[in-house]
Amino acid sequence: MLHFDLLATEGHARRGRLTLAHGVVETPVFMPVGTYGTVKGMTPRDLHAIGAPIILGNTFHLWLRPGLDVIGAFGGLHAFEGWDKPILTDSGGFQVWSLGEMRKISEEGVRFASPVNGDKLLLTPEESIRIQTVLNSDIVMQFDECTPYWKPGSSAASVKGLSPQEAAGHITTEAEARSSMELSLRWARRCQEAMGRFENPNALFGIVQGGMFEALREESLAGLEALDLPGIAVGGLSVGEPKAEMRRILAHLGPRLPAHKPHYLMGVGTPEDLVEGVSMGIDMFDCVMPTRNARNGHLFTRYGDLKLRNARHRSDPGPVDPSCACYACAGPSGVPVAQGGPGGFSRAYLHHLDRCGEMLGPMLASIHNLHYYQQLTREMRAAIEAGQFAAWRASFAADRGRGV
Ligand code: PRF
Ligand code: ZN
Repeated sequence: MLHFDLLATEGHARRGRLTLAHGVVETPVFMPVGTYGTVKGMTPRDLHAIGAPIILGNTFHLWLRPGLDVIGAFGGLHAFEGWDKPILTDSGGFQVWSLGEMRKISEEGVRFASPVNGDKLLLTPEESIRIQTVLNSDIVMQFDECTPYWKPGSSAASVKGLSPQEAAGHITTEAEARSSMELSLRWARRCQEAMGRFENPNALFGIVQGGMFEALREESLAGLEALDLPGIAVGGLSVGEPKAEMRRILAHLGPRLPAHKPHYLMGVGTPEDLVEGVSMGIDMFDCVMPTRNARNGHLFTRYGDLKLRNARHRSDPGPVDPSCACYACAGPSGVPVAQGGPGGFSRAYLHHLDRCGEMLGPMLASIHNLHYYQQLTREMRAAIEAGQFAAWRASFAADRGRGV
């Protein structure tokens, strides 16, 4: 089940409300990533405290470990992981694709060796839907092929130093992107059929592919619109292409997405990417960046990014961000230091935890980063509602450039 209400718009930016089996999601929304059935370092209580209304899970990883027999016995992923709000599961397409040379793609699906125990496995659109049915996620993603920007075997790193002409030979051609996009479209149809066969009552989202080619993106979208699925995602971006390329595709595609359905940009991105995405009509985002960067001591704040490992924080008694209401910055009161609150943990303490490899370091950093991402989407929702998104966007850019 899924219901989407469009509450307000400003330009292409949208303020919406998504009603799902396990609850209501106000959009634009950022969804923390919980690949293995946990958002790394965050208890569900922490996630509730930062205001996360929906989290991700991954078909591929949960299929391998602990396996469907275990999660099935709990009646699905919600009870297994102790999270009672909505869950979106990715289909495994992107995760299998990320295995690189270790996989073989055919019409049927993707054959690969399990990275856990080497078993030979086959993931198909039908199997992906069967798994997601057992997981009972509120939003089910179609099984797709993420068209690569760099051809397999030519990672962005390994082609560094090539001339533009040489590099061009390593970038996916239009013909290659077309056959990949058409395969994803055929897989979308098979996923839709499988949803019916497995009597899955949840919402299946299609995924627009087509690489860096506007015409292919349009064809992909038209093919998905014919299936009339409850939501549309944009895949195949943020896969190593220059930012300007992602912007070009989004600027073309965003305004063409069906107005009465939710628009999900997969695996994106930085705070700036979220703001830009919203300005082009995106409603939903997910990314490992706030949690992964937190574990590396990279903190996002309203006033720019901060590297905890920098020696200048060694004895700094102030919080990461005095304007932040998160538990790490403001402590249990939730009143930011800038508003007279007593404060939470100092930069000096977080710097110390990081240097000692203490678990609490990444936990507090993850709370802060995810809180910042939730705060960012809260502000965008309020701004669009008030018809102030353009002005808000200018102050966002100015604040982020200020420095911490
Ligand atoms: N497809 C799927 N999941 C994804 C992507 C995709 O293209 C991306 C691309 N940024 C992230 N996650 N199924
Ligand atoms: Zn904070």
